[in-house]
Amino acid sequence: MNTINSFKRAVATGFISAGFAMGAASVASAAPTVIGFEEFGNVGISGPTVTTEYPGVVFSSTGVNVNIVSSQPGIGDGLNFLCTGSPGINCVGETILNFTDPVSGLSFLAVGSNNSGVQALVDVFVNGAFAATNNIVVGGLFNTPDLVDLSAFNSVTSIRIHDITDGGGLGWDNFTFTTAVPEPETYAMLLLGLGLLGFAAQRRKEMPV
Ligand SMILES: [Ca+2]
Ligand SMILES: [Ca+2]
Repeated sequence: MNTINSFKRAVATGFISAGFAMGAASVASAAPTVIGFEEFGNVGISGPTVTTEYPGVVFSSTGVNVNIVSSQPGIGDGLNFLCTGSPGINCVGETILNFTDPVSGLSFLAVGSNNSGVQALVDVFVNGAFAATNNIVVGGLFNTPDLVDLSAFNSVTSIRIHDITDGGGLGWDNFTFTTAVPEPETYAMLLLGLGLLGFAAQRRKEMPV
């Protein structure tokens, strides 16, 4: 192979690599969604229920329980957090999140803990199938939220928080996640990379060795 052909191949390989790298970067750079319930404003101790108010996720519960926004400054992050129960806020009902598209980087806050240690459980479902049950460990400081970090899981399609034993129940705040679906420009860059790959292969076939 002569020097010019080697140079052309190097340039083509560079473009292909750049195409794939930019595609990958678009996936990784998607801004996380943070649901902190502050948009509801001051709704009092027992406010409205949350179901489909936030794009990309549906909140539900089981039996007669509903997810209620509660305004109690100093307990969660900001004014509002989520508490599940019915008819009032006992904060011991199950909280279920179903994501429209699989998510990664998932975390949330457990708020209003009165006891320390494992005070609730969370089931994690990946690509629609049960993956694991994680302990929700809290510190027992009522005004200090505890982070529940599920970022080790990718392609999470739903979570179910249950078996809350903490005194007075637990609330939830700052559900944070990134939707792991490539954006249209990502597909364009990947296609460009594939196209260049085909072009380079064709050129190699035509070139004398
Ligand atoms: Ca909040
Ligand atoms: Ca509590």
